Amino acid sequence: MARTFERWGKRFSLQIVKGLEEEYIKSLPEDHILIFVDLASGSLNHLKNKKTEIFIFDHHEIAQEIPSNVTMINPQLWNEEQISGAGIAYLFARTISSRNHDLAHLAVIGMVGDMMERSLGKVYDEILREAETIIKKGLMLYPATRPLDKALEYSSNPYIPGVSGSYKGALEVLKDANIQRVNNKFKSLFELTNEEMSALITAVMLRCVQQKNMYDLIGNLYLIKFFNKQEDARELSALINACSRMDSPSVALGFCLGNKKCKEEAERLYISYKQHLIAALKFIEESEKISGKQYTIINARDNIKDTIIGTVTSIISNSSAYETGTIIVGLAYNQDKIKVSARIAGRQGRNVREVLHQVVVPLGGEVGGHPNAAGCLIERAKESEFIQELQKVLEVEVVKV
Ligand SMILES: [Mn+2]
Repeated sequence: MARTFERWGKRFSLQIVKGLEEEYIKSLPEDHILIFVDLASGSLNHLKNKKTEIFIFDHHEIAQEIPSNVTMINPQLWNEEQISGAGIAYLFARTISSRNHDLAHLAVIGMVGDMMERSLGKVYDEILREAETIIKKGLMLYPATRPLDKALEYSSNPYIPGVSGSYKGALEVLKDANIQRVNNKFKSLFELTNEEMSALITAVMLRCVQQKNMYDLIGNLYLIKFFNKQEDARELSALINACSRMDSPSVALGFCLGNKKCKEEAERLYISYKQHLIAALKFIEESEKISGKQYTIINARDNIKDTIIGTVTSIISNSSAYETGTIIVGLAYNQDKIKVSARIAGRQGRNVREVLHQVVVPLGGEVGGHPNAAGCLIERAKESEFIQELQKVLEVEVVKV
């Protein structure tokens, strides 16, 4: 969007926000056009009071009636193919000028970032073509451009027991798959023959039979050109995500716009983010938890960043450490608030959004998310009250019909 307005010769200012709270919407100017990208479809009741024209480019659920000052560009209205926020932004850019076709790779990064690749339709077929994407079916390990011994050793998503974090384990998988070094170097995932790919998938799957997301291990790999190099779109998406999680979304923006300084800074932040994740997982392993029948509450307080707690609860909900159906709730401080993230192990069982909703609404808060992954923000003053109420709701036996 920024590049599009710049090329179009429009003056604009830009902010990247974690969410749209009522107070923030109130603070926005009314003497300019307001444009929201990848959010705001759930805030229409607050936006209708703004005395200015508003455009929303989004793909999230439209929660209220669209007010007359709002123009909504959202695939939910035409209800065909799911498209990520980056995809919608690209479709707009392409409409404004054919010169913006060179931004298609950003739409591909958004597509893998939002995990849309299981439900692609003709819009994405076109975007993938315009980005000159190279697609290959295989193991969902990234980066697909890195020598396999290293890619396997450093894999965290997917987590491969006995391999992730172990160079010896990585070499064993490669040996099982009969993949050898060529000129003293292992091939990257992208360079494998179909036969080698199948053998590697089998070897990895055998180590993941206990994992709850075993079938997520296979999918498409997407290679796009970025900074004049073929890169794994999933890796770029992870790097952009890491910048925001490390409180530097502007670095991610500069990176997307092709700024070399931002690229260096983004790579540094990405390494630091991965270290934070590992430290957070270690903290959870060693810390005391509140556990009951089919639930675990982890109160990380200041020990895990609020921007990371959601990712960490997701990772452990996919691990074999928790029985399918276990509800995992993570809490992390965010100044005077607490960020709460709830997940369900194995993605089967109670609706965690409903569970959080029951607890949070009486305390004054709003829950966002899905039945198997939800979150909210509560006042820090309500910490113990929240945990008590949460335990009460979690202790209630769910009668299966
Ligand atoms: Mn989105």
